[in-house]
Amino acid sequence: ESIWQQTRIAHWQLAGCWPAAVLGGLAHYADDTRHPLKSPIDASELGWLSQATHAHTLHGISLGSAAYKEWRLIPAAKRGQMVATIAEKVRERRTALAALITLESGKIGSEADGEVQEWLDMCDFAIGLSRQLHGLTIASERPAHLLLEQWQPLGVVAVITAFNFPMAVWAWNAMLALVCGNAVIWKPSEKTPLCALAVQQLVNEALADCAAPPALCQLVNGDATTGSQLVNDPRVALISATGSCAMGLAVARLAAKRLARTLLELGGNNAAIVTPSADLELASRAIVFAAAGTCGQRCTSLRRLIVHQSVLPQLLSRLVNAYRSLAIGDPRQPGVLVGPLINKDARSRMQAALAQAQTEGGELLTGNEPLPCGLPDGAYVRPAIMAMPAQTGIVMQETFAPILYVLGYRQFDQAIALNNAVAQGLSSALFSNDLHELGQFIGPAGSDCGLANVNTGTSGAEIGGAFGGEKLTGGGRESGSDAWKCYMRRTTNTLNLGQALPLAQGVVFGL
Ligand code: UN1
Repeated sequence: ESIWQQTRIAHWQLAGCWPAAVLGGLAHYADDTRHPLKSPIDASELGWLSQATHAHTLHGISLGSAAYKEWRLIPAAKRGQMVATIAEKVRERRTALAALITLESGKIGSEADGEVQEWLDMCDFAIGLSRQLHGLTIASERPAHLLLEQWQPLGVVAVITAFNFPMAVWAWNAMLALVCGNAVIWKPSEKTPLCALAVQQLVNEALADCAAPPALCQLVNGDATTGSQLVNDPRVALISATGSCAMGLAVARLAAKRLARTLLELGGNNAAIVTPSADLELASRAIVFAAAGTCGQRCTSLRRLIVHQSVLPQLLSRLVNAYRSLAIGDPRQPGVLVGPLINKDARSRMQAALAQAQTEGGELLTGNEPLPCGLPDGAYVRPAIMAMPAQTGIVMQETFAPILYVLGYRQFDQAIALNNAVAQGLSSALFSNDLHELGQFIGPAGSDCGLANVNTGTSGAEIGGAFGGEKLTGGGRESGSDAWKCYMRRTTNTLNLGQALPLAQGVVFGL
């Protein structure tokens, strides 16, 4: 049997044997419904899944709170060793995990393997971090006093993720949350629950091997109602949510009612600026990967291209040629670069956006033509390039599909203004060999996005940097740098090591 058949059967069984073997801490969490699961590759049925009920989720949060109370007392370096055990199991099963990502999300093999690599990278990062959760000592203004700043575990962390990175985005959150001493409850996308089940199975094994509390990491398969329940529950200390701006706004509104902590990583409407000094060969390769790769379904996907008028014709002819040669099809086939959209609704939204762009004066340069026959029954599309007369209404929106809107510019300031004119602020890129442009782009008057890249595309960030963006993207930062601080609470301790009681600011309070 091929790895594909094995994966399909294994995960059908995994879904079929729901819930006892899979859910660990959530052993009885299933309603009576059976939600059919379909692969975006060929619409074939992969199995069925039940969803957690309100009572199940409530119980899961109780178990998570109890697990956190134990786990927070385990030294951080030992918590890191548990993450190392997770990493070992990921390495053993990386081929099957990647195959499952492809089967359920439709991304090509190399990108699916890259996603598993991203999880492993996060493990390495978190393991190292487990010995570096550094606080500070601060000089006190008073004699014989010392100020300490410490980082403490936070509590139960709810992680809400999207279909397009069905493992890595959970890993960004969970690997950090665990070394920081927290418990995790995960609500994955309804579109990719099998990936979540496989992850949970693997993590359950690691928790058991390390004699860690079994409910430290839990999974609740549910919909927006389950998500709201997690946000509303006062025992959930942090809600980390990745997905659309609309979802993030709903989470933020609910969380505000109890001033709950959130970490939001939402939509992007990412642009690249190409200036006259750019290496057009390098720029085109980067643009095609960023705009058409993952079928345009990354939050970092390139959606707007802002090109100096003097290089616009050359760049467009390169891009149109490259787009015409893109191999589109079954993502399991070698050589295929663009798999399907997640479902037919996504394809309808792409077609509606293209139609609207045309009514707003857009000219379709490539894409949207009929696809070669022989494709399986998934939502396959030809990535599109649409020349726009201006940044019209449709260009200001994020359509989660491979549409690249192209705009011309004359002055560099104008290009930066166009980059910054949208509501989202996730990723951006500049293609230029001019130092002044570069300095402006990455400086205070440059790109207003969380990610501002130079001579590389908007997508495909490494885990070592802080990942996230501004404005409607939500402001959160995940994965590398000091994002771990979001998963801990800071305590400032004033220690009086003397025998007198001097008051701060020289206050005298004579008794
Ligand atoms: C996402 O699409 O939500 O930078 C995350 C990238 C990936 C992560 C994307 N490392 O494209």
